[in-house]
Amino acid sequence: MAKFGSRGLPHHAAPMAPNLKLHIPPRTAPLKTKHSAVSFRCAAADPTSTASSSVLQLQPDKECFGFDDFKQYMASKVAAVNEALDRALPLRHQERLHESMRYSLLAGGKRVRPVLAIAACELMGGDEAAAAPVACAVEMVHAMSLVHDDLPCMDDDDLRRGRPANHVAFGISTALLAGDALLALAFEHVARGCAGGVPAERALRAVAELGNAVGAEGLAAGQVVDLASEGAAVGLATLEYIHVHKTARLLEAAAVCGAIVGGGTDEEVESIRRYARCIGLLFQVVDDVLDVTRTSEQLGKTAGKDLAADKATYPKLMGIDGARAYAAELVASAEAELDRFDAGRAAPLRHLARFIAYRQN
Ligand code: GRG
Repeated sequence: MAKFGSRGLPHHAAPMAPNLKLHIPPRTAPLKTKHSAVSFRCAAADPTSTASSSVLQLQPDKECFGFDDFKQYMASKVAAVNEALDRALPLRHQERLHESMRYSLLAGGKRVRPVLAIAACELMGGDEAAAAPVACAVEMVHAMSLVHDDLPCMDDDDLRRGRPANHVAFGISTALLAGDALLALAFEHVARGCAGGVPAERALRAVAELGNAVGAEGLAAGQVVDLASEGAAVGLATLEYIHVHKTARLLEAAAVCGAIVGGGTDEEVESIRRYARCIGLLFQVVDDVLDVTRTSEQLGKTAGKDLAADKATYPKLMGIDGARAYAAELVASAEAELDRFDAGRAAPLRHLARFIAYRQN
């Protein structure tokens, strides 16, 4: 298992062929929040102790561009992403495999990761077209991870986005292969999609970033530790390791890939990485709170599953109020990373952080 850093982060150094001159800075920078989750030891409380459905009890403010503008921004980006994904994966031979892939890729979802990639690219001066290949690719990886996560050998869940999980609809073998094919398509899509539009050096860096996020130092590592932790007494350090890898890492890669193809400097890309790590972890803290405060119908997936399985969650280890305070801290830390950028251009990312904090499903 990877050595844990001070906050459960691995001591990371991306292995790389010596003649490949890509600059991929090590991901050793810790999350900077006033309290770390690890040192933030609230007494465990009843995670169901509040009926409120909003994780943070704040109202989105009107600064930069207003919340209505953000809703419009989000809606137009989500529409563009949905069209691009549909084009990227037409129904063709082998039909059943493609149906299964399309079933999970085009089944709705909030599209947070691709919008994050587009917003980060635009912040650096790039446009939506430059961001499109990496935006689609991160959603393909995300869809793959959901298909695999729902399998009986993993989280064993029958419901996803309000519909039968992929393996329920198509069978376990097809679901497994559809996930594998989505993962392969993600990398093919970046390579093909960037050709001609994005400098090759940026595309290569994005591929390396995405590969690192998915593999043995990313999602797969988080999942393996999560599975190994079943039935064990899990503390905050391990919980954070799991979520930094399983959840936050892909959101981080989405924003970082967007910033890279948009032409950000190394310092700018690293600011965006720190921003995205905070919102990635925030995403999971919110997910844990919603799991105990919303119904399966409201979530479109099985609610209360973690509680029923006696799994470690932020509400369980910190109490609901502790988890909410940590969420608020993560939003603030994420937003602080945006202060170096032009306020108007950074507004979508600022609002995305709040969107994640206030989401209801
Ligand atoms: C096969 C290389 C390889 C890795 C897969 C299965 C697995 C390893 C990892 C599981 C990763 C996982 C499913 C993490 C949960 C992340 C999460 C909070 C998902 C929910 O994301 P939303 O709310 O979903 O954005 P929508 O439906 O809106 O897209």
